[in-house]
Amino acid sequence: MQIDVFTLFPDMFVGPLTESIIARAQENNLLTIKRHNIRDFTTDKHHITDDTPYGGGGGMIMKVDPIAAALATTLGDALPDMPVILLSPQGRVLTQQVAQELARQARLALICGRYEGVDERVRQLFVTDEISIGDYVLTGGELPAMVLIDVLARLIPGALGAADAAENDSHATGILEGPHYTRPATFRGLTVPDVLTGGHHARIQRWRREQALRRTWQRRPELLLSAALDEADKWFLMTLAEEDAPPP
Ligand code: 4HQ
Repeated sequence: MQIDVFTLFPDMFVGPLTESIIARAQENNLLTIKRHNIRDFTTDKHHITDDTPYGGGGGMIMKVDPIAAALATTLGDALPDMPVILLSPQGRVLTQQVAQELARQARLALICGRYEGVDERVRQLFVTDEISIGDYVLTGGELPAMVLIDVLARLIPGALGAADAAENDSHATGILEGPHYTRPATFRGLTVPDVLTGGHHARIQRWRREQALRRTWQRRPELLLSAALDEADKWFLMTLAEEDAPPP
């Protein structure tokens, strides 16, 4: 997968994308991230990338022409038929399902806005999809772009390593994960549940599934409405509903 990022602050991307799994994905040529500074595509003496809004009011708007030049110069012939994603609170909210859909693409362009946002003609001319990482307001689209890249990177086949494959993720399965333990067996009087040290694989599997269902029922009961549940899951949830109600 190749991701072209258009931003006024390309340096923001260095730390998060040069460590751990995303670094390894790039080293192994599973992922290529190209950062482009929109300011490099200005043609005026002062390299201006924003201007005041028509109609008045506060704030600054990112100009369309530097963004248009950046996209045309960098993407060239690929531009008409590749996804161009604007990170914005007005976009569809990023979920694991949206991520799985975007992960099918071989190439993506991400546009990061600053200030009050981008001139509407950026949307009209170039943007094919608009993504929000959640209902809160950030200072720019850079952190959302990094969140999206992180989510996509671990869905690339081979990026994670077999042990923690993405199929079993919380949210890929539609329910939350239950508790996990590692050594020591006792810490400050708190012990590891006996079932996990008993060596009975089928019992461990069932226990983990039930713990995951219990946690989902307690914390995110609405997820159970669309989760893939078998008969054993439904019976277990019936017993749970009797012993403790979910929070309001
Ligand atoms: N912003 N999800 C405003 C966001 C945001 C979000 C990005 C702030 C764009 C202009 N982006 N700028 N939430 O809050 O994606």
